[in-house]
Formats: sequence, structure tokens, C-alpha cells
Amino acid sequence: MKIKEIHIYSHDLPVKNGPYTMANAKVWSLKTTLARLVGEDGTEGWGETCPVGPTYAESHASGALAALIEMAPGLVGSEVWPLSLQRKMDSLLNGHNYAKAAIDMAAHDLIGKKLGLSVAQLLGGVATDKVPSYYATGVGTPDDIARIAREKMEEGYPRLQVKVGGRPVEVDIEVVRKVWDVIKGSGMRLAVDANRGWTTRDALRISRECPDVPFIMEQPCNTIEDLQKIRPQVHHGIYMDENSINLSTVITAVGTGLVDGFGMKVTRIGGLHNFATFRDICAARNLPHTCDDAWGGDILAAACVQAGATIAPKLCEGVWIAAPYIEGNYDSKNGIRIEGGHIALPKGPGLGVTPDAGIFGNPVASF
Ligand code: 0XW
Ligand code: MG
Repeated sequence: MKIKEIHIYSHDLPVKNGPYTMANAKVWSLKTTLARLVGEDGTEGWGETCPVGPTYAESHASGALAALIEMAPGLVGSEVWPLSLQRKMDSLLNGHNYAKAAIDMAAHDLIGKKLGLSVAQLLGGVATDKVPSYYATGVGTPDDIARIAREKMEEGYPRLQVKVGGRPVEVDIEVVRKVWDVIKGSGMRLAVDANRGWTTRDALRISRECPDVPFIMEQPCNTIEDLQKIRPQVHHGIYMDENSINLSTVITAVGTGLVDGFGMKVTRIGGLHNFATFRDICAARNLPHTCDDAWGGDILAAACVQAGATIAPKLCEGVWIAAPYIEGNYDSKNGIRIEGGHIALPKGPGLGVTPDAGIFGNPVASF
């Protein structure tokens, strides 16, 4: 099956009860970029990429749009099969995984819709029809975050990710202590995500001063060198998120034992095809990981749930989607929703969601 048309859309996603705050970013509204692929026989597939602002990672909304417009003319007439498509995209543009991911996602959706199979089946098979999610707080005061922890624990979330960094580490230590007082003994697991915001000094200190709190430290510092430096000195497991920018970096981090797991984003690794490779590398070394994206609506959420449903459940740290921070759904009937801290795998073919007609207006570019 060949690609007949590519249409690219841009859409605003205001942050519900914004801003959403992380160590290096404060966002009120996110611009998401969507790709609609049309196959030779008229079957359609949707993909999406939505960086959470321009400072979280080396990606931004205008970059996604520019990269897609750069590649799209060369992709019309290409085979839709994901591996062929990845090679074709690499021949047209170096890097820019997060933009290529939107095309890869749309190709999986199109193939699934054509064959009557879910994307999870295309990625190797469904391990569960309901994935665990986790709740990610913003950076907040110890009392506010402890209150949110209680609320989310009572809602049934099996895991909480607390955002820290960008302020005196003493406040972060207080947050960790207060949250642990709330969730201790409940079975709720805890990740403390500094989003690159701590110095190695801060990371060492928080680990030293909270040795009894079994949290994992997610992307504590900015560089891989920082992680190498703290690795032999901390009490806590280290998960890599923002630094794992491609499969090569992942292979090195896994092979050198630098990390105990990953916070992984489907778009950062280049889409669903690469995510399946990442999943299998982690499984080979028994490393847990999440299956998230930085932000995005129903298309991205569905992609994360489909991929998350293929992870061996004992290694799945949860599927994070932006739904708690977004008003409404693209697909009013089958849109992705979190219930009791878990997300059901959509039932339909492909990604299992189809945006309501006209929701994104006219394409910004068509090829
Ligand atoms: C919690 N997330 C999955 C959503 C935000 O984009 C940040 C991200 C993370 O873990 O870094
Ligand atoms: Mg993270």
C-alpha cells in the first residue's frame, strides 16, 4: 500500500487549570501537530506530536511543523510499511524523531484500519486490555502536593510522579517526605521527577536525606555525564527520561548499567516502530519503563495506550496521557479516558480512535 496524500494540521490545547509547571518549563497552552495519511485505496490514518513547550526537550511545535513539511513531498508515493517509511524519512531528514513519529503513528493507524487489527496487535500482541496510568503533579508546595497525592491514591492510581526542581532542594525534600507520609503502606509507587533541574549536589543530598523513602529518581540532572557521576553514590534507582533521545543512547544506557529504568516518550524515540524496539531492549535486561508522551490529545494518548498494552505487565511502569489537563476529546465516542487510575485499550482497529470531522479546521499544508 502506498501513501497517496498527506495533510498536516495544527491545533491548540489549552492547559486545564494551567499553568503546568516543571523545573524548566511553565506552560499555559500547547500547540499540537497532526498528520493525516491517505492510502491509495482511501484508507486514512492519524498521527500526532505535541512537545510540552520549547524548553522541556529538544523539540518545539514549529519545529515539528517545519520537519513534516520538509519530508511530506518525498513521502507521497512511498510504501506505508513502518520500517520502509522510517528509512525513507531518514533519507529525507536527519534527526527530528518527534516529527517522524507523527507519520509513523499515522502509518500504523492506517495499516490497522485497513487490516482490521489494533495497533497493539501490529506491535506484537496485546498483553493486557487495561493499562495502569500514573498521575504527574506539577511543581508545587509540600501541602498542595500531599493533598493531590491523597486524592490520586483514593482515585485508584497505582503510581504517582511528583515534579521537583527549579527551587531550593530543601522544599523538594519536604515534598517527598509529606507525600510519603500520605502514601506509605498504600502500595502506590512514587517517582520523583526533576526534569533535568537538579545539580548533582541536589540529587546526592535528596537521596542521602530520604534513604527510607523508596522513590525512583527520574531524570534528576541535565546530562548523561551528571547521571554517571551520581550513579554510584545514590541510594535510589535512576530512570532516564529526557536524555534518552534515540535508540543508540538507550542501548548505551542499558548496556553500561547507567539506569534502572526509563520514562519513555513514543515521539522522542521516533514513533511506534522504534518504541517496540525500545520495549524489547528493556525486556532483554529486565528494565521497567513507562510509555508516555510529553503532551497531546486522543491520537497520541491512543498510541501510548496501544504501545503500553504490549509491554510485559511486570515491566510496565504506567502509561501517562495528558487527559487530566485537557478539556474534551477529539473523538467524542471512543476518546481515551482514565478511570480509576487505569486506561482501557480502545476496541476499534488501528489506534482505536478517529477524530470528529472538522475538529482541526483546514490543513496548514497538504501534499
Ligand atoms: C509527566 N510527563 C510524562 C508529562 C510531561 O510532559 C513531563 C513528562 C515527564 O515525565 O517528564
Ligand atoms: Mg519525566
